Amino acid sequence: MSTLAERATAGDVRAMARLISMAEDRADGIDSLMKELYPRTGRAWTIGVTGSPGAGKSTLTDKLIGHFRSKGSTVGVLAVDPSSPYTGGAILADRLRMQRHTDDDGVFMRSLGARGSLGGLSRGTREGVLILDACGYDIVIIETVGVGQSEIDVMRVADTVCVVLVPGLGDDIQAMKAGIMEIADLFVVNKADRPGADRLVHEVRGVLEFLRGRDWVPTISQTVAETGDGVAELGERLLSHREYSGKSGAGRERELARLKTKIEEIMLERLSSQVETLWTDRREELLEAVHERRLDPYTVAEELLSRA
Ligand SMILES: Nc1nc2c(ncn2[C@@H]2O[C@H](COP(=O)(O)OP(=O)(O)OP(=O)(O)O)[C@@H](O)[C@H]2O)c(=O)[nH]1
Ligand SMILES: [Mg+2]
Repeated sequence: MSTLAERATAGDVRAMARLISMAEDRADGIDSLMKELYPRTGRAWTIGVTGSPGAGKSTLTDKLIGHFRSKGSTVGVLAVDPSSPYTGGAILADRLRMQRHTDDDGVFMRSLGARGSLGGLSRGTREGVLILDACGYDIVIIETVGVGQSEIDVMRVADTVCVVLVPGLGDDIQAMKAGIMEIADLFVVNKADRPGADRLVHEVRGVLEFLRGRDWVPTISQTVAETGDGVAELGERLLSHREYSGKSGAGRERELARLKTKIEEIMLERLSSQVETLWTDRREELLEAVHERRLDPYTVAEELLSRA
C-alpha cells in the first residue's frame, strides 16, 4: 500500500483527513488510493442524520457519539455543510457542539463542504465513508441538512437513515409527504421539551399508517438532544434497524443499488473526460460544417462517438 493509505489505516488521523480532502477535491491519485482502501471496507455501519436546519442534528449526533462510545464502538462523523453561504457559522457551531469528543481517539470528526455536488451531498461523502470504514471506525454518522434531494442522497450512502423533526415548524408533515417518508428508516421528534411534540408524533404516526404491512415500518423516537433524554432508546432503535437490514437482506439490496450508482458514476466521469479528446484536431472543421448546415450536431456526435 502507499504510505498515505498505510498511515491512515494504522490510525493516523492526519492521514485520514488528508485522504478525505483529496476525495473532496478529486485530487490526482485519489482513485488508486481508493482502490487500495476498498478491500478493507465493508465493516462500518453508516447512519444518516438529516432534517431541517436547526432541528438539533449536531446536538443529537454529539449525544449519539457518547452513546455508541459507551458501548465500545468507535465513531466517525462527516458533517456535510449546507451550501448556503448564510449558514457559514454553522460549521464552527458544529465543531463546538461536538468539541467534548475531540480528545477521544475513538472519534473522528470532519466537515465537508457541499460544493461541487449535484444533490445536497458533497462530493467526496461516499469516499469519506469508505475511508473511515477502511480505517476501522465501527460507525460512521453523516449529518446533512434536509433540503430535498439531499435526503435521497443520504439514503444512497447510509445503511440507516434517521430523519429529525421538531415541533412547531408546521411544514414537517408537508415535507414528509414530499418524499422524506420514503427514505426514513426512523423518525426522531427532537426538542421534545417544546410544546407540540406529542401532536407531531401523532401526525407522523398517521402518515406512517400508509406503510402498514411493510417489513420495516419506521419507529418514532422522542428526544431532547440537549439533555440526552431519549438518546439511549434511539440508539437501541437504530441498532434494531441495522439488525433488520442484516437479517432481511434489505441492507444487501441497498448496498448493491449503491454500488451500481457508484460504478456508473465512475464510468460517466471517465466517459465525460474522454469526450474532449474525441474531437482530435477536427473540432474547428466540424463546428464550421455544422454552422454552415453542411452537417448537423447529431451526425457529428454519432460520428465522434463511433471512434470512442
Ligand atoms: N429546546 C431544545 N433545544 C435544542 C434541542 N436540541 C438542540 N437544541 C438547540 O437547537 C439549536 C440547533 O441545534 P443544532 O444541533 O446546531 O441543530 P442542527 O440541526 O445541527 O443545525 P444545522 O446543522 O445548522 O442545520 C441549538 O441552539 C441547540 O442547543 C432540544 O432537544 N431541545
Ligand atoms: Mg448541525
